[in-house]
Amino acid sequence: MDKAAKSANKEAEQIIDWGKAHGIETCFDRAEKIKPCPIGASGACCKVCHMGPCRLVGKNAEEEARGVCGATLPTVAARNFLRMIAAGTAAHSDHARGMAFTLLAVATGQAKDFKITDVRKLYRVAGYLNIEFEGREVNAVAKDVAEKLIEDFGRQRGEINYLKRAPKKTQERWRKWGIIPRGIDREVCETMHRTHIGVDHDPDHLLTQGLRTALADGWAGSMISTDVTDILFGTPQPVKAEASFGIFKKDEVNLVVHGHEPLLAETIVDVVSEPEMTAYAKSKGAKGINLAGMCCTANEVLMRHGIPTAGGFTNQELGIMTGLIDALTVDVQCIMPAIADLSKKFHTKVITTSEKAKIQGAMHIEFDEHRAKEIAREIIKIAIDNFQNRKAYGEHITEKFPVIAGFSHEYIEYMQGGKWRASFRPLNDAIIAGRIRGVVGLAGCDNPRVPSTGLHRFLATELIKHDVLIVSTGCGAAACGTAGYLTPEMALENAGPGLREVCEAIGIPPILHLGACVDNSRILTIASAMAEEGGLSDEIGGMPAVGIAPEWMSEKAIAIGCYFAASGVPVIFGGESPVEASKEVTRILTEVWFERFKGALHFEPDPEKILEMALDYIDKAREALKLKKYEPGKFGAERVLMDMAARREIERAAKPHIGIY
Ligand code: NFS
Repeated sequence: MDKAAKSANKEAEQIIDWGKAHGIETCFDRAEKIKPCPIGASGACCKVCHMGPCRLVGKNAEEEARGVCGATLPTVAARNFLRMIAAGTAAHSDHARGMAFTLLAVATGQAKDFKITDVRKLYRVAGYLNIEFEGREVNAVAKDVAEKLIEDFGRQRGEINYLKRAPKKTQERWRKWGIIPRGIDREVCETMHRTHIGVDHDPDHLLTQGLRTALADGWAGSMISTDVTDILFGTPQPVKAEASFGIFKKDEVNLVVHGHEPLLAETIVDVVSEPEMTAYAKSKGAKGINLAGMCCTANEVLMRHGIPTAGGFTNQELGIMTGLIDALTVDVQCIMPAIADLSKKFHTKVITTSEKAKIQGAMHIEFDEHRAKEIAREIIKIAIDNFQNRKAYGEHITEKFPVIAGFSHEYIEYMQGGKWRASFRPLNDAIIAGRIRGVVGLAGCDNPRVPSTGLHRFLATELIKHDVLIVSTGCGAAACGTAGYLTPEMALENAGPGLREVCEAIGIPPILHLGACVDNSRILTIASAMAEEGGLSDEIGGMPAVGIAPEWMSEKAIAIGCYFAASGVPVIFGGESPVEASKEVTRILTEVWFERFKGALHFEPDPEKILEMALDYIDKAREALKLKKYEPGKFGAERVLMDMAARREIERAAKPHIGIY
C-alpha cells in the first residue's frame, strides 16, 4: 500500500489528480488542510454544557484533570463516546422506522407502488415474532408484522422482539449485565439524558448503557431494516454486476442513487426500464438510461438487481468529477454536503429527497411512499433532460471490475446444502478442521485520512491468504468490489489452500458481500446460526471470529462496533481512538467487556497490527474451543462438503424449479 497516496483505488487517484490540475477541491484536500483537534479526537474535550468547553489536558490528565463541574476525564471520554453510539443507533433505527412504516402502508393498501415481494421471508419474520401466518391473507400477516416491529421503537418497558434470535447463552450474559434494550427510542433518549451535565458520571455505568443502546441498533433497528427490505424487495442471492467509475456510460443518461434508504432507489429500478422512459431518453439523444449506485443505497440495489456501484463514501465527489453523472439522488446519511457546490462546476443535478435532509444549493424533490412511482419518474426525467447539458469537462474513467454480491444469510445457509439440506454444518466443519481458520467481518466506512480503501484492500488480501473467510458490508464491501476482489477467481489467486478448497467446492468468492451497513445484522444472524449448529462455541462469544472497521469515520460505525462487542465479537477499529485520553475507558472497552461478553472494542491505526490482532484473537478462540491448531495446508477430519454438482443432483431429483431457502 502506497502510504502517501490519497486513495488506494487507482481510478480514484486519477480523478483526484485531474481535480488538482483543474483547481477542484475534494475531501482529500480538506482532510489535508484540516488537522483533527487532538483534544477532541482523543475524547478529552467536554462541551455538554456552556461552562466549557473544558479541555481536560496536561500532564497526569487522567488523575488530575476536572471540568468546571468536576467531571473527570474518564467521565468525559465515556460521555462523548456514548453520544456517538446514540447518534449511530438513531440513524440506523430511523431508517428502519421508515421501512417498518412503509411495510404497514403496503399491508393496508396505502402504498400501492410497493408490494410484498418475498412472502417466505415475511413468514420467517412472522415466525420470529410469534405471529400466526398459516392460512392467513399475506397482507394481514404483513400488517401484524409491521405493527409488532414498530412496537420496538416506542416500547417503554420489556425487551426488544428479536432478543430471542440470539443464542441463549448470549442472552443470559445480556440479562446478567442489564443491557437488554427495552425500546430503541427509549435507549437513545436515556443515553442523551445520562450524558447531559450532572447526571451519570460513572464511566462503567455509562458505557454499560452505551452497550444497551448499541444492542438496540444491531438486534432491533438494523435487523428490522434488513428484514423489512427483504420482505418488500426480495432476499438477496448472488448476482453478477460491475463496480468502479467505468460503469458510467458516455452515450446514456447516468442516474445515480446515493444514500441509505432503498425505497426511492427500488422504485427507480422498477420504472426506469418502462418503454416511455427509454423513448424519452432517446428523444433527447441518449441511447438509454444507465442506473448506478453509490455508498449503501448502491449495496441495496446491487445485491437485489445487479445495479452497478461507483463505490463507497469517498467516491461520491469523484463520481461527479467524471462529468458523466446527469442526476444524483441523495437521502440520508454519509452524504457530503460538498457535492452540492461541486456539482455546480459540472452539469450534475444533485437532488435531495428526504424530508429530513436538505442541502443548500441542491434541488429538493421529496419522496413520498404513497406516490413513489410518480416521483421516481419525475426524477428520471430530470436526469434525461440534463443529458443534453453534459460537457466534455471531467475525468472519464473506463476501468470497471466484475463483482458477485448478494450473500444474504439465507443464501449462505442454502449454498451449504441446497434447499433440502441447508445448514451451517459445512462452514462449522471447515472451521473445526482448520480449512477455514476463522471468519472476519470487514465493514464500515472508507476514509480520506488514510489511503482511502487501502486498509480494506490490505486486510482483505492478507486475511484470505491466511485462510480467513471474509463477510463484508457497506463501504468495506464497496472497497473490495472496486478492487476486483469480489469474484471466485480471487480465491484461486489469493486465498490460502484451505479457504481456496472451500470456495472452489461451493463456487463462492472468499469475500462474501452481505449488503449495506444495516446488513451487519446479517452477520449477527449467521453467528447465531453457527452457535446453534454446534461444534464451535454455543454462544456468539468465543467463536473464531473478529470484526474489523479499518477506515471508520461515522458514528454509526461506533454503534456497530459496540453491538458486536456486546454480542461477543472482538472488534478492531482503525485510526486513533476516540477515547485515547482515558486509560480507564480504554480498559473498559477492551478488558472489562471481554471478561463480561467475550467481545471488545480496540482502536489500532497500524493495519499490520490489526491483522496480527485479528489472527491472534482467532487462534486463541480456536485454542479455547480445543479445535485443531491452524496450520496452512494441513487439515483435520471433517465431513465432506457438498459440492455444486452433488447439490444440483439432489435438487433435480426433488423438484424441477427451485428457489433459495
Ligand atoms: Ni456504514 Fe460508514 Fe456510510 Fe454506509 Fe459507507 S460510510 S458506517 S458503509 S455509506 S453507512
